[in-house]
Amino acid sequence: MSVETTVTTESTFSAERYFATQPPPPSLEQDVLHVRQFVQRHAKAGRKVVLVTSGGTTVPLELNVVRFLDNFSAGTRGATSAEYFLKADYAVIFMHRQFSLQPFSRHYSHSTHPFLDFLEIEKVEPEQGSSGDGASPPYNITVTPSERPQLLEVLTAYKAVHKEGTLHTLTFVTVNDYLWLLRAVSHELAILGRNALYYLAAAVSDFFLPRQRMSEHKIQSGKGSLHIEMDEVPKILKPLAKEWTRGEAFIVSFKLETDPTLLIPKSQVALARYGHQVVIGNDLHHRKFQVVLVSPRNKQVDGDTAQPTSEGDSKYRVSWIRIDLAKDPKKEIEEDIVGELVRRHRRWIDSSEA
Ligand code: PAZ
Repeated sequence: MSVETTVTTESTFSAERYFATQPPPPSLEQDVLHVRQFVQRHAKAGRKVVLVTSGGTTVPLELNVVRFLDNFSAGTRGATSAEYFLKADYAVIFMHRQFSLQPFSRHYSHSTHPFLDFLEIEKVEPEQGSSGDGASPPYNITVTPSERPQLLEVLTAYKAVHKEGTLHTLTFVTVNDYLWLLRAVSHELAILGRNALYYLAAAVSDFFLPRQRMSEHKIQSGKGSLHIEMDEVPKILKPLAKEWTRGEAFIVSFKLETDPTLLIPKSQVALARYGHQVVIGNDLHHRKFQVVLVSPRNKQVDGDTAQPTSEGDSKYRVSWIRIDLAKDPKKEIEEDIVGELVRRHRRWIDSSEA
């Protein structure tokens, strides 16, 4: 079957029209209830809360979904960053694509570092004189010695987070699930005012097929090319920044490009259009070791350290974060990204108190 996909941008949904016409996911109410309890507990404890979104969204083509559009994101950025936010004493709502990488377990992904490969089976010889239970001899399962230091570190952090209850996980699959969840979670986070941070690293589809135009059953082949007309997903950053969070939360979005020359200008356009605090530009092939933070100049948040740069418009502050993986292969760029955002978020909170 040859597939030709036509994308037109004539039909744009406002956020309002989107939510009035596209149905919420069935688990929304239950999900919101759990988020509310989590946020209230941490608000009471005076802890900052970050919403980390992670992984790609799907766009189903049928109501009884057999086929869907997807994207490349594995959720590495989100899962890794969530760990660094936890280390910085944030409570984390980790809203991720089902089956994408998650904090802690990401170190043992089945494709890159399968857990079973470093477990060893040791047969335990029965003590002399003991008759055992007569069944098979007992075994101990141990961890390969070279893997123990890392496992100990990951497991210790994981157990501490569980004990303190600082990680709450939510899942989405479709772009529709994502939009409904984001709006609902933002309403819950509003009680935190400036103590809320949004770290929107999910790769969200720009286009979707409204439910009203989806085929009920599997699209049939045999009639030649397939033409699908998609609508633009509403730009929800604007209502998020202006209405849902009332301009108080510190909002960081990501911009992915494949042409690196577009990173800074497109990040500036996004800031001017949506009015939030930071856009992190990353290009597909360099995203693991180089990103650029673009933000409107704001002396209270930037401090005196923000020197004007020659890049971009003077209204914006542009700062690159780079790491050298040849020198330090274990370094994760998310450590530096999160470190910088935690400092800026602190100043954002302090600037309102001042
Ligand atoms: O999930 P991952 O680590 O493979 O990729 C991360 C990323 C490139 C999806 C993220 O850094 C990003 O840019 N998210 C926003 C993408 C966008 O909608 O422009």
